Amino acid sequence: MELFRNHGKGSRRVLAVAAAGAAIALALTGCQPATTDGGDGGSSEGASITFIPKNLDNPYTGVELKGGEEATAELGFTYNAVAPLDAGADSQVPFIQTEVQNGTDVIAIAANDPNAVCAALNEARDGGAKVIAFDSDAPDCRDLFINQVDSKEVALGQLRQLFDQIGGTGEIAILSATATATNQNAWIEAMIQEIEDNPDYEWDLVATVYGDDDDTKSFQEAQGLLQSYPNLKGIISPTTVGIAATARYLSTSEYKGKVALVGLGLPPQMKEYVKDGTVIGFALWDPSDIGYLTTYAAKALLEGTITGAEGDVFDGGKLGEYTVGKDGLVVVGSLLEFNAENIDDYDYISF
Ligand code: RAM
Repeated sequence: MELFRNHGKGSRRVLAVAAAGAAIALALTGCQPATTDGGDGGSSEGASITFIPKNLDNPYTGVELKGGEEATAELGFTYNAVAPLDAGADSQVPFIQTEVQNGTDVIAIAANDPNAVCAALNEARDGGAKVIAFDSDAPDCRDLFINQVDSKEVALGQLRQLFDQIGGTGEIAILSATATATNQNAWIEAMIQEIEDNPDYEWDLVATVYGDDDDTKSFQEAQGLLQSYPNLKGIISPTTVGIAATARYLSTSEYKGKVALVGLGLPPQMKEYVKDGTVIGFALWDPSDIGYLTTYAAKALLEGTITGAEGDVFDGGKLGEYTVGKDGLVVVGSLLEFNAENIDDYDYISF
């Protein structure tokens, strides 16, 4: 499947800062800006949307973008997706800058580091573009955040799955994505808070390590955890890359079936580890819904039917109607839990 193709720039906005250059671009392409009044109360016809996920080398990204492509086709938008190879803190910045130069109407981003991307995103907004964060927030420089599932629900679901498997005592560790990822950090913060508050959870959280959403690094971090903490009872990996790499390590190690592994995984990637008994249960959502809803939210922002204020309501296409919550937050759905009984039902969450 070809995920990252550039479908060209069908529509452009004239940026105040580069009016002359943009005018030449418009003349060359013969295109008109999709929104002639800066996006408020305008039309979304032929709008351009570019998705900038965390990194290319991640099957999760492919599923998210499938939904984005589906919705852009429904709405007649021009779709584009670009991303760095790695999920490093500032690796997305040049990609955002290119979109600013291109006058893209909507930038949808899963932020690798909210601090690193903000200046470039704000430049895009100053030029009239709409910015939507999806998957991983950049709270100070976007119009909306399309969050897969309420962050606390994600955190508590993983803890409950761990508790069901190992009870409430013993050494546990977290194997995360990057140290700067807003989504993983929000989940980890909520998990740590819950461990403190919930008397059932008497675990000793001995380490939090980062595989950077890189398969090899995640595998090595999993191996390192077991070497450093031979009494570990459980690992929580709130990243699809991390949990798949950790499962692969455990599956051929002496720890298979002895160390519990929970977290957030893609069913097609995790299936073999559920079937061979390495993993009992894990969780996620359908990532394609995030890309899909992001695109419908983009339409509403461009047309000015919403501004990102609390209480704004917009049409989410096949997903139904959505209301914007506090701080521009939109929650797509609920946590799905997978185990040996139901994993075959989720083949559709494929990449
Ligand atoms: C990884 C990425 C992504 C996250 C999922 C659960 O693929 O870090 O941002 O939402 O895991």
